[in-house]
Amino acid sequence: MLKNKISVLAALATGIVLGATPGTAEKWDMPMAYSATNFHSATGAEFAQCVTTGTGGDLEIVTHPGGSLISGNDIKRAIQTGQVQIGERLLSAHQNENALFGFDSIPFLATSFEDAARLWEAAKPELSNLLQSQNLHLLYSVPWPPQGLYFKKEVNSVADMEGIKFRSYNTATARLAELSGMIPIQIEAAEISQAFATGVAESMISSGSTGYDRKVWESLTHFYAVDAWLPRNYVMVNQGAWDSLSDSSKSVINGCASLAEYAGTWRAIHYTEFTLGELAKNGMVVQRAGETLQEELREFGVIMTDEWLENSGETGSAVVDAFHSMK
Ligand code: PCA
Repeated sequence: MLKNKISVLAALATGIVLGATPGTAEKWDMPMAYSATNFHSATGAEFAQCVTTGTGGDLEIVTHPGGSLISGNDIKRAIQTGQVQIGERLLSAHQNENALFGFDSIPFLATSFEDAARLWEAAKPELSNLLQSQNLHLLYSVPWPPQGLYFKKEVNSVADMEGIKFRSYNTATARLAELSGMIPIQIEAAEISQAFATGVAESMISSGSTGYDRKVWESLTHFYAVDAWLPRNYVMVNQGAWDSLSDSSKSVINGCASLAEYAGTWRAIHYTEFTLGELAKNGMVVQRAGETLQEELREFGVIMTDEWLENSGETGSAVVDAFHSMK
C-alpha cells in the first residue's frame, strides 16, 4: 500500500512539474448517475479537483452528479460517441451488452471487500480490453458496500416474496427477482424514492448506502443483510480524448485515479456500518436474513453462477479461475 501511495505521489509530482508549461486550457464534463452526496460522487468530485489542480488548470474536469447532465442509462454511450469526454457508471448496468460487465454481480462469489478487490484484479485486464474495443479507456473503479434486501414487510423465506414489485438495476437483479417470484422493474437510483413512495416498487437489493442516500425509511421497513455481492462503479474516458492528452496530463490523471480508487474504497468500507446504523436509527428493522432465506438465495446463486459462466464463455471462466487462484 505504501509503495502504491509513493508511486501515486511520484506520478502526480511528475505531472505537476511537466504540466506547469502553459498550454491551452481544456474543460471536460463528467456525468455521474448518483446523487451529489453519495460517496462515489464525493470521490469523483475530489478526483476532478485533483486533476484540475494537478494539471495547473490545463485540464479542468467538472462533475455533474445525480444524472443531471446525462441520465445513468445514457452515460456510457455519451462517452463512447464523444458527446462528453469522461464519466462514471455502474459497471454491471452493461451486463445485457456483454456478460463480462456483470462479473461483479455473481451472487455469493465475492461477498467481502477483500474478495471484491481480488475479483477486480482478476477481471481488470479482460475488462480493459473489452472497454478499449468500445472506444473507452478505463480509469478507476470503486465498489459499493455489500448488497442486501429491502422490503416493506417482514420476509423470512422466498415464499414471502411472491408477487412483490422489485426495483432492479441490472440483469442480475432482474434475474434474482424472477427466480424468487417477484416482478422486476428497472429504476435508476436517482428515481427510487419516488418509485417507493408511489408504490411503483416495494422492494430492492442494494447497499445501506443507497437506502441512506434515498431515505428509503420513508417507504420501506426492513433491511436484510445477505452480502450477495459488491457491485462496482467505474470511471471511463473517451479513447480519442485520452489519446489527445499530453504525457504529463496522463500522469496526473493516473495519479489522481489511483488516489480516488483508494479513497473511494476506504469510504465504501466505512460507510457500510454507518449507513446501516442510520437505517436503524430512522426506524427500519436491520438484521441478517434468516437461515431459510439465506439458503434459498444461495440456491439461486448457484443457478445464476452457472448461467453467467455459460454466457460469458472462456473469458468469464478465466476471470473466475484467476480470482480463485489469488486466494
Ligand atoms: N447502489 C446502486 C447500485 C448498487 C448499490 O448499492 C443502486 O442501487 O443503484
